[in-house]
Amino acid sequence: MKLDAYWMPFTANRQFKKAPRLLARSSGMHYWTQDGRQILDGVAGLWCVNAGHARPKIVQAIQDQAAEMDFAPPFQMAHPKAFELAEEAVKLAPAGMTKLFFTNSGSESVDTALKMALAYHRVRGEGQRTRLIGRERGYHGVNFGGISVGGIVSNRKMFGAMLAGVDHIRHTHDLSRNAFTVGQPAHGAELADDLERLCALHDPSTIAAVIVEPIAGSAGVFLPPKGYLQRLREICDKHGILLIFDEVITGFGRTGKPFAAQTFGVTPDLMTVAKGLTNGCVPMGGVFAKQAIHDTFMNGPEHLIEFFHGYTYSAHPLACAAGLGTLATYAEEGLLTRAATLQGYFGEALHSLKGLPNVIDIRNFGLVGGVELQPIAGEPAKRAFNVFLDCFDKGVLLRTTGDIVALSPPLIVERQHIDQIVDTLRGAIQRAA
Ligand code: PXG
Ligand code: PLP
Repeated sequence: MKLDAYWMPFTANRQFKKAPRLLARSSGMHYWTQDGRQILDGVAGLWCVNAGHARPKIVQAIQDQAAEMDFAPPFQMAHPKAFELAEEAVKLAPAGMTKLFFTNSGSESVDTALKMALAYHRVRGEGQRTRLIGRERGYHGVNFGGISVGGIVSNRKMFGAMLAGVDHIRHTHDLSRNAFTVGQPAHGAELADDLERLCALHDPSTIAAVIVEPIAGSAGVFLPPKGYLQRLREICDKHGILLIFDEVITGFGRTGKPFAAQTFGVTPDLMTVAKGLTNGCVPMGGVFAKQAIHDTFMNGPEHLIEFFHGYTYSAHPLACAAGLGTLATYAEEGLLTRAATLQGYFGEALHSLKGLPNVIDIRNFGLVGGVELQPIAGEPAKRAFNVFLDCFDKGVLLRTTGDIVALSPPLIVERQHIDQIVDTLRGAIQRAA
């Protein structure tokens, strides 16, 4: 097979093409490589296949939809499954988040939410609120809005000035105080007060929205210190700033409830999702909005478009069918609360890696885990990447970012899978010493 033409995303292309890792088939907790090796999926594909692979209801729904109707224009037209999926999804959302706008990815969801926030303020006569606030080490996808509020340097530095008027609060990663904490760290709620610093600098009347991941996933699994999200909510309320939770990873059961907003008891104004919405089977994302935000747009003449935004593939019929099959599977199998049941076992298994060479932190919440390794001097990211390659060789798929190994198994994971993942990781960390 020729590997030349495909320019791979977020990949070391030349290295990959010298020793390709090709997946050919998937079912349940497993992938099979092109040469027939079984690989245990420790990361739900890429944090998205929450119900596991090749689930019958989802497969059937996609096949039936492809035969029945391929595409329906989403602007000034619609199809029934778009409404059905939105109705089912808002039933899972935090109380009051009653509206859902469809996109095709997490990145599109983020840019949609940022635009919604700006337009919302403008519609209600506060058009001077143009600033958007993100957080250092945040990941909000790769579009211009998302990298502007995002805080991962390598995702930003090549791409010019990005959006104007964006600022960032400090990140919450603090190994000196919180290393090896089981669950939410005790220290750091006061880091939310950094938002007050930006309010003092810019004046709150210029700030439209703050966006954070309840648990930062992509940059390396950073958990919210106890009380931190509550404090952010209070400061936003005090100053009339919208709070956006980016739940692209934390949504759909990863933390033990449908959404991290519910797990942590803090309701945002807008909430971005993707990934688990369709179990990763067909690309789809969405933005949940509070009723009052939606209603603010619903004035003016009824024949006019209220929000000049949307994608050709918003609410694509195949994605809606996949989403309905996915939510039905989650409900039938109780998957959206399964992480709460398993997090004790998962956390203990992970923390058993403490004391291994170069392990400088272990973090866990729900079915999310992070193991941070001491970088090889002068060669950042290499040790963790070697661990990743070794695990793949031994039949377990994980994910790394910098020198952090991330784990997020499908929510159907069983104890023996957790044991296999952690034992394989243990061996790989020892060999990488
Ligand atoms: N927001 C968050 C919080 C995400 O985790 C996105 C937005 C963007 O979604 P799309 O569908 O446009 O990729 C994400 C995506 C990793 C990794 O290595 C994580 C993501 C994407 C790529 C890699 O952890 N999350
Ligand atoms: N570029 C051009 C020339 C287009 O016509 C369109 C959509 O009609 C787009 C970009 C946006 O594509 P999408 O709606 O799939 O995001």
